[in-house]
Amino acid sequence: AKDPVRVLVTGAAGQIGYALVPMIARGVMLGPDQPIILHMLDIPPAAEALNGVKMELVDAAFPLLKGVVATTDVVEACKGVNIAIMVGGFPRKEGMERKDVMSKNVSIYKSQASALEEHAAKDLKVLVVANPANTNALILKEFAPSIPEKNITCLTRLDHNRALGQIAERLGAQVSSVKNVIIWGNHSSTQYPDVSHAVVATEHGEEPVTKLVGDDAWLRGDFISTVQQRGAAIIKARKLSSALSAASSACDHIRDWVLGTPKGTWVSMGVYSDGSYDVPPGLIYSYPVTCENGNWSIVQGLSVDDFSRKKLVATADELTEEKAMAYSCISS
Ligand code: NAX
Repeated sequence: AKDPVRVLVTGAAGQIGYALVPMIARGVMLGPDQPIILHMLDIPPAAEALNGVKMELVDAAFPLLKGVVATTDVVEACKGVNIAIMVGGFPRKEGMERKDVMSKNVSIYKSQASALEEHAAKDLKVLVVANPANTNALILKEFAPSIPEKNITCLTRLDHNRALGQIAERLGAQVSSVKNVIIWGNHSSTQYPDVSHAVVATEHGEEPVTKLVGDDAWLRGDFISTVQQRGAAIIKARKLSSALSAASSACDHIRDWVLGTPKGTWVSMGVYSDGSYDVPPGLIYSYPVTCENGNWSIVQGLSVDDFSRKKLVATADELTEEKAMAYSCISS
């Protein structure tokens, strides 16, 4: 039998946490033969709720779940973890300035970075979900210099999956037949969902999404804005933000990263930019990536037309601005 993998979920008493921990304990994230020890962190006001989640995990009697650590102590939470899914953060409340929210999250991600650096396992892989996801991941990277930058990522897989879902609905196709959409840039409304290279498996083989949809106005208009605004649409409908889809996409992200992407398929991940596609280096930027042996690499050599170029630049500009804002919070 395999040794258990220790998986940390921060903000585990929240909505996404409640959807995510049972998926992990069932093997959705790391496979049906991988034992798990779950580490769940939240803050003291949520301690009782967190304990309730722990009780439910016990009650669910998951065969793969070999242990549960539920704590409000960051050091205890981070001890020996192999995978960290950072869902906890300070939410933007009505009337709050962006800078004030940024400043709270900078201080959270700074201290959790240090705890992970000091106490996590050497092979630690980090996925940041909490918003502003890209910039929180960047702060975590800055304050955990000994964690290799390739091991720190943020979640844009939900946006990627939303794009697949919209294309499948439009074509009346199975979502599993659609692949190779790309989310470029920030997990925010400036993200660019790009179908220039996406394909659909049909009885005639793989065909381009652009050809099958045959409506550039839709692909360059409503399709993009629907994916960009999907989070707001869910809030309007549910009066709560996306949770089950976010949890499921976080599992997809880690599964593909650890176990590899299928041949000929790429996925979107927020990763540390190296200047690929003329994006400024030193941002956490969502790119198309393939994964093998636990490592991601950016898909190179895709054509980028003028329409796409402008959108890649706009979302990079926003991230550069967020980065500057985050740095000003560190120094102030
Ligand atoms: P909830 O407010 O339900 O849960 C957040 C939890 O984090 C709470 O239990 C809270 O007590 C805890 N928390 C706060 N500060 C903490 C700290 N310092 N250490 C540990 N825990 C802490 O929010 P939920 O709906 O679960 O969303 C969580 C985060 O995911 C939010 O930042 C949200 O904006 C973000 N999202 C990101 C998505 C993505 O695709 N990247 C999509 C879904 C979601 O909107």
